[in-house]
Amino acid sequence: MSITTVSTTPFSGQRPGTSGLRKKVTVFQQAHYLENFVQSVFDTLGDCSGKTLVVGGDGRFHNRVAVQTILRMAAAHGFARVLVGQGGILSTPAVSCVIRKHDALGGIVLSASHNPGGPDGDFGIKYNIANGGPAPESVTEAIYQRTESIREYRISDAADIDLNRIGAYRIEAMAVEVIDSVADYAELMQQLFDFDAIRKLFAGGFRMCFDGMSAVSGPYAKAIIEGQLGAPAGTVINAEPLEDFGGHHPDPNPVNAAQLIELMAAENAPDFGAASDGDGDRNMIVGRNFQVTPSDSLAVLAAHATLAPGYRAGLKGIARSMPTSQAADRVAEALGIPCFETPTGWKFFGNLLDAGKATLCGEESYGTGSDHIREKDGLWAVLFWLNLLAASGKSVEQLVSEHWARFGRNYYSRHDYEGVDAKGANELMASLRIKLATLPGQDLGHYVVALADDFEYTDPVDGSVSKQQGVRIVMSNGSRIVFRLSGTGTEGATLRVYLERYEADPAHHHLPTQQALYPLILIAEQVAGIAGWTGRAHPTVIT
Ligand code: VG1
Ligand code: CO
Repeated sequence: MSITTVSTTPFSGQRPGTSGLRKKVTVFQQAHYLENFVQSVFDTLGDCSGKTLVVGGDGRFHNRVAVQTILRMAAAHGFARVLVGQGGILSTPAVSCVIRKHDALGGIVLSASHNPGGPDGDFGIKYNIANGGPAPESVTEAIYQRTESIREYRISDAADIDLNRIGAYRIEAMAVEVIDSVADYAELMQQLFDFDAIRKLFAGGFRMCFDGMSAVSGPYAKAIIEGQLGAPAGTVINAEPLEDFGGHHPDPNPVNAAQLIELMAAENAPDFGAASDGDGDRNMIVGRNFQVTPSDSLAVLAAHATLAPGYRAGLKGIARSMPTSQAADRVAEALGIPCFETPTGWKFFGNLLDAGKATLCGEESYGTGSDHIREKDGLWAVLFWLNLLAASGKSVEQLVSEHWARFGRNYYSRHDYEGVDAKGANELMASLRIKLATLPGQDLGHYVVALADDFEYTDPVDGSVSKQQGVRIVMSNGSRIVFRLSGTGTEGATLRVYLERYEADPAHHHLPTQQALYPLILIAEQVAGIAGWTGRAHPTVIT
């Protein structure tokens, strides 16, 4: 074994987006592409002697190749120890959990999350810091700057290690431990939720379906829901992580998890349905013929949090991304705790969680989490719901309907225009920004504009400022339209239009969502000229 220095030249465009660097697999397969990025991460970290690194991914195509490369480079950079999940597998929340539990310096997550996988699909890489959370913008920006000037990287020529076998290995002077992918995470879940109560629920005949979407959550859900909580075998479907996710989009929303939605609408539907995404950090919650929007899920969990042992002491605060509905704000107000509004992306929650300002966090994009780790956590949300169902004896629909009756309903939907021409999408946003000053006070039919701006966030902990985080048009009655461009795609641009309408009167709580939002949908087109700029008359995905 020896360490060599390889000369290289920079690749343009290695700037991490909302959640890491995501590109086509074929881009990552180019010689030196992954190595340049990893060396830039290591250079940004500086001296790593004596330090521990965690490495794992969602098992998508190219995962194993990338893990072996990163191990050889970590050895060359002088890490003392690397913890890697068996088979190279660790869900995103599991990486966060393992970093925290083992006092690691940080971790590398290999995933493009909900993006499709396989040789023609997407791949991604993300660095997480010592708190277990995604690196903040100051760090990702420093990594990016480094990629622009990189001239060489260092790597060991050691042979591949056997990722399939749990045990201790050595590369150069560095110890490698292949660890059980599930154990640390499962132990943490047991501390947070009432496993006895959930066991009793299943023993009483309660039926559930968890759709692993052939992605990373399957082994976690099987071990915990079937193994530890006693749900019958077959409760977890599509449980085996596949390199191409079975050709599906591992994105847990009603459009992509159609199999689960169909099952939950059937005559003899289970009591509870759930799904998770490629890397296990998203969740979708479904009752019998009843879909829960992620924004409502956050609000319901917050309102009932003290039913779960890990949250019995109450919540310090709630944080949500700006486009997420304001349902959680009403719960925070009732509880007398603060509610924070952050830009899109989990990295913005880290400081609030570290500072003890927030306990629960959520995003409209099927992401929910808490201060137990520093990533959003799909299975955690599902277990939280199971705990609420067991402790309250109510159904999903009952819990949500009662929530609306108490707090009012925030009708909510996101319209995505995927893979549109980037130039048109950028021009749409630019033309919206020009209009912002003229919008307040305008009468748009059903609504009068109260505020129109480009969301800017000042982190209350470190004072860092993030600009241009989404154009929002807020009406005088609190209804909103938000426009932003996705930062996770790999082709063209994706325009996201977020629509929200508040309805206090329970007599109006059971309209079809798109109908309830129709006047706002028309205003969005009228104000932004979506069809003109994108050439699309309709969104590609509505959630
Ligand atoms: C999307 C979601 C955002 C989420 C991000 C990463 O980002 O909107 O809420 O944090 O994906 O989630 P964007 O920039 O495409 O809107 V994951 O599960 O892909 O790591
Ligand atoms: Co994800």
